[in-house]
Amino acid sequence: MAQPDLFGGPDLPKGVHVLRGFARDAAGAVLAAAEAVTGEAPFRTMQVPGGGTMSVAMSNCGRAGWVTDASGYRYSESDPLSGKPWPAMPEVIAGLARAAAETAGFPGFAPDACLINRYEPGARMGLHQDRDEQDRKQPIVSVSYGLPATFLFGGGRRSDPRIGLVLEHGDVVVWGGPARLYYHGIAPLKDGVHPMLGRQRINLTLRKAL
Ligand code: MD6
Ligand code: FE
Repeated sequence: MAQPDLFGGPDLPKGVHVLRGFARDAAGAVLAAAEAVTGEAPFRTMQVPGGGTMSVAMSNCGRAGWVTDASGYRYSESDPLSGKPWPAMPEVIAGLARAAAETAGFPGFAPDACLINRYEPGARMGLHQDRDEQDRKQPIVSVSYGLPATFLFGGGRRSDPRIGLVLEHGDVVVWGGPARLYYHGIAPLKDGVHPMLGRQRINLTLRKAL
């Protein structure tokens, strides 16, 4: 893995914007809203088509939720656990994502899907592309809280070199344009205790999916 250089930090691919601390002040309100969502649609670990189980526990809010099971990855308008629609996207979450997108140069972001990821120590997300969305002109907004995690990103091919970037509590990544289909993942979460969230990392990933 290439290392960030000593002076300017890593060279981000064009289209990737890291807004350090952008969501820090909103943490209390956003995490309370996320907790209300997971009270209704609890965190669960999902099956991947190959037969394994993801180490990251997930839930969703908004019109569409990202799901995976033995038959594949897709967006679903209902929670497979309950058969009911996903909880509505709280305005505090949608508003934060719109503001982050606008700051990064993507005005008018209108997310209809918010995936909520919970990482405990050791949980990871393998290298993947985000390609289940119909509208790839809109960016992705990703909000990180709790324990720091190393975000790995590469290029348009799985074998392209990757750089690692540590995402901390309150950091937001806005990802669009030419980088929209780049491979990326999360390295296994290192153990630690975060003052607000304890031994976990919570990530919210917002997209226009439908
Ligand atoms: C995560 N994020 O941060 C997983 N995808 O836990 C993603 O897979 C991701 O952060 C596309 C754009 C930004 C992301
Ligand atoms: Fe992704």
